[in-house]
Amino acid sequence: MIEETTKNASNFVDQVDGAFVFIFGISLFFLFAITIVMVYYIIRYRKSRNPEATHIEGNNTLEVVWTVIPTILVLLMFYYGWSGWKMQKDVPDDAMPIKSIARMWSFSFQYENGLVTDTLFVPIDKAISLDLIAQDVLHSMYIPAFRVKQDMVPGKDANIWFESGKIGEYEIFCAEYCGLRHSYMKSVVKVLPQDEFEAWYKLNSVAMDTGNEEVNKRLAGKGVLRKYGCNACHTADGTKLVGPSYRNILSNKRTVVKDGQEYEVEADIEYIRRSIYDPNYEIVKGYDKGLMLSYKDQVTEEELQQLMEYFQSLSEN
Ligand code: HEC
Ligand SMILES: [Cu+2]
Repeated sequence: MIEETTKNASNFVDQVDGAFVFIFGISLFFLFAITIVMVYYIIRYRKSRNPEATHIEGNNTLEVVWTVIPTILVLLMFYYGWSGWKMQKDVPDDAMPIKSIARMWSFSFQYENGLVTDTLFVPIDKAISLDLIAQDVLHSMYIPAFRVKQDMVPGKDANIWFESGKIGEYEIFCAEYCGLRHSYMKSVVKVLPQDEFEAWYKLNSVAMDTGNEEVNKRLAGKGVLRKYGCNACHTADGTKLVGPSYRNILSNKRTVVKDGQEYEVEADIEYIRRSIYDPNYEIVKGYDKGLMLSYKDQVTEEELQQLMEYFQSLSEN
């Protein structure tokens, strides 16, 4: 793996850093050049040394010089910026597509075989195309180590790609303020060796086999919550976040509000299904409407059963 250490976290690092250093260098040069000349003139032409101001009529050579040089510099900055941007927009045809979904307040990643995860796993030295989908409000996919960042606008498909040359773990952030728990909206991209990635990909499912049917289901239920990012708003330990905790969810009656009417409901499978498929039908008292979106086309009936099993285990003691 020695040769890998000389390679970059992504194929854009050189380009973006190059453009940055170029622009920063020029800015730094002029900051000093202008400041030094300015201070010199203040001292050299102060009133005691130069009591009478000189009237200057203009200088064509100077005008041309300070128009042409900055124009060239600015065009060079544009060229570096633009060529790097173009490289990021030209997704290679053989890139591996991964659907990247942002919602309040989590990312999830869906692979071609249907596998969904909350962490992005990618193989090294392979072009990866992230197809970006925002489900509710504006988000922005930002992977600083890869030098990629792209706004995610609901209803507007976008795309970024990268090819990582360095095994490791890199942070993913949401870079567009998207509400209450925006700052918690982060994830990780794990770059794996090709064979490790293949093995992980084939494994294909969050299901772990413990040999005990009931425990399997509970673990699966937990996996469902992770897969859909439910834990951005809910906890299992009784802490209130944006939504109620799952703790004792099945053993307590709860007060809900519908059209201004309050009433009590039993949290049975019907209620849980409705809470997930049609969250705004009735609202748990004390919580806000419109925050939880429907998961109707996402959470399957089987996953719902797994959730029930897991909720059961949280309501037993
Ligand atoms: C953006 C925040 C958010 C996300 C993400 C979210 N929920 Fe909710 N959830 C809420 C809020 C707010 C409420 C309370 C208001 C209501 O009743 O709709 C709620 C209510 C619920 C309830 C009823 C709770 C009770 O005690 O009666 C269940 C069950 C539930 N959510 C399950 C889920 C599941 C499962 C997921 C993931 C598939 C999920 N939620 C994702 C915000 C969220
Ligand atoms: Cu966000």
